[in-house]
Amino acid sequence: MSSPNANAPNHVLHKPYQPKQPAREAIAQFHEVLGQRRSIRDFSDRPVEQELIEWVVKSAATAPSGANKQPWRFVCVKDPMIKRRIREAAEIEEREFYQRRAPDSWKRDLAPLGTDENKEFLETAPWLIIVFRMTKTDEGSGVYYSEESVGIATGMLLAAAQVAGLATLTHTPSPMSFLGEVLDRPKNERAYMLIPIGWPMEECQVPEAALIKKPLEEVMVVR
Ligand code: IYR
Repeated sequence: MSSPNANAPNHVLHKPYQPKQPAREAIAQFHEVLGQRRSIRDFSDRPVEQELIEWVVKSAATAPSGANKQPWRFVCVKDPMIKRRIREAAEIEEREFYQRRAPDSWKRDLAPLGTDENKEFLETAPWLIIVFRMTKTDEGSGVYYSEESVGIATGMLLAAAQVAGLATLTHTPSPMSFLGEVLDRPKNERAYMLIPIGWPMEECQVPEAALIKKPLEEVMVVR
């Protein structure tokens, strides 16, 4: 059967990716890699070469997006002065959160993670990738499903880092508008996620509770 899009204007032949192993082995291997990803808060100060960060961003930027508008920008910070300014501003918001804004129920939910307002990782991680969502293109035209598109790209960024053995954290200081100011971003970019990335510290500990993922039966419905 020929593709319904065969000979449609502006179409080219797709060459599907073919895994070297049978599909079942290929996906089981990918699951093995993703299944070992953890949110890491203790980073080694060992540097990460820029080339690796470029690969991670290039991988994220392969994500699908509404009308292929690619409404994302990945600001990669290695400058210690800028990292310090980000830490200082984030800790101001986080102090507010932990001391006043967070309802008790939220704080109870966070207790097993052992988090607090101290965000040392914002300086120790060799890189901070700040994902910005564009509300308009740089030329001022519309974007579509930008929340979904940037969410997908961010997930792919985390997966790409994991493939390289790099540790990440999805950090969401709230509100995060300070990031646009510190990083001098234009009006059409909204801070979406702050991702410290680097090698995990040796003997780094992670919360036991976070290891437990819901079983397949609970997350999958077949009809
Ligand atoms: N942004 C705060 C609080 C926090 C919120 C959630 I939801 C988490 O999963 C973890 C932390 C912080 O980063 O400490």
